Amino acid sequence: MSASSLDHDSSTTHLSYEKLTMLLQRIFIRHGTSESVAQVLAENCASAERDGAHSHGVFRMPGYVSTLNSGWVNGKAVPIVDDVASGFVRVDAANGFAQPALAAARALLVSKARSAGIALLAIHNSHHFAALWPDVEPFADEGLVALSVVNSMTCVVPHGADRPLFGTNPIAFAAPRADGAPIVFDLATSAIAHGDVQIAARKGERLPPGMGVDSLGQPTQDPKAVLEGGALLPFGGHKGSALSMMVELLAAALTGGNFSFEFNWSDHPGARTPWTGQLVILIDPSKTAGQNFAERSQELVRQMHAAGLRRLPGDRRHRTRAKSQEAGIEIDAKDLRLLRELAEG
Ligand code: NDP
Ligand code: PYC
Repeated sequence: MSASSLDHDSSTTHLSYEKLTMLLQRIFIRHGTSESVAQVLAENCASAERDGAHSHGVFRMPGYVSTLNSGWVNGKAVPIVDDVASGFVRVDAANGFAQPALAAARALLVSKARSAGIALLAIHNSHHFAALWPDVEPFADEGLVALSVVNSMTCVVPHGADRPLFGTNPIAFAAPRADGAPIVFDLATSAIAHGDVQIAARKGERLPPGMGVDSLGQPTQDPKAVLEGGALLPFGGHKGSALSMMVELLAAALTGGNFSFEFNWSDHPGARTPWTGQLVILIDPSKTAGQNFAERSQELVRQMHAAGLRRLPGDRRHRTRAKSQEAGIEIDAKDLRLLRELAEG
């Protein structure tokens, strides 16, 4: 099968990673980004689709387009990188996207982590509308441990509170291991990502219990009730709520970015991207206590498997990635038509 052919008897099509990336790049450029920003965002979004991270794959493209068209974000922003201290890099994303800001600071950050053993990247004045694992996984591929947090937009009720305040505030972690892909997890601190609520609403599906409340603060499994005046709950009650609070502190207060409740996009109809901040902590494990870290993390995985564990975080993504690499990235034919319209219209 050609990697870009439409499957005639089904409603899905398969595209190679390269073809999908090129199509997404055209969309970004068509709607006002620079070529370099388009490349970073297109690769990020295509990677998410390739790995089956659907809540942040091509589903996000209309949101990117409406945000760019609204003038809320600067698609041509040039990040300003500030070498603050031996283990500290700060980036003003200049009201642009967070990933190009990370790309601009990456080499400096890695060299600081390798010489000091640890380095911090604080990004502010930035928009993050994507999955977080693509920001950390490549560091672990290079033998580094990485942790990142980003805050989003008010839609989560802190545990024990009456109204939404926090964002969905994900935490992503990546660590190398000796035998296999790095250990990576990436999770929203809300009971469910906002993107998955939108997908459930679109498909007419109900949410599992305990995810959200309606506009009156009553528990609901109706995604539309959550989206239209309702809110989400943190995962794990007070524990997830504490982690979400930590993300607000690290991604916003520490970086100089906005808290999830601090920006007002009402003057920009169509704006979808949270204007917040992001923190990345990078550790060089070769500087730690003598033993080989990658061997130690492999031993942990070995013991987890011996204890009966069948699925590590990241296993599903890697399985989907392998399938996509073999057969092309499966995309709904309707979604592909929409992407082509966005690239042309
Ligand atoms: P999930 O709950 O789907 O998954 C969270 C993590 O747990 C993943 O690493 C996943 O691995 C792993 N996992 C899931 N189920 C199992 C299982 N049964 N056993 C072992 N591991 C498991 O993610 P969320 O819905 O919380 O988040 C989805 C995405 O949304 C994330 O990429 C996040 O970054 C993004 N997001 C982005 C925001 C932003 O502001 N930019 C805001 C909020 C969320 P695997 O991937 O292999 O399934
Ligand atoms: O899915 O919660 C989410 C989200 C917020 C911003 C980008 N994704």
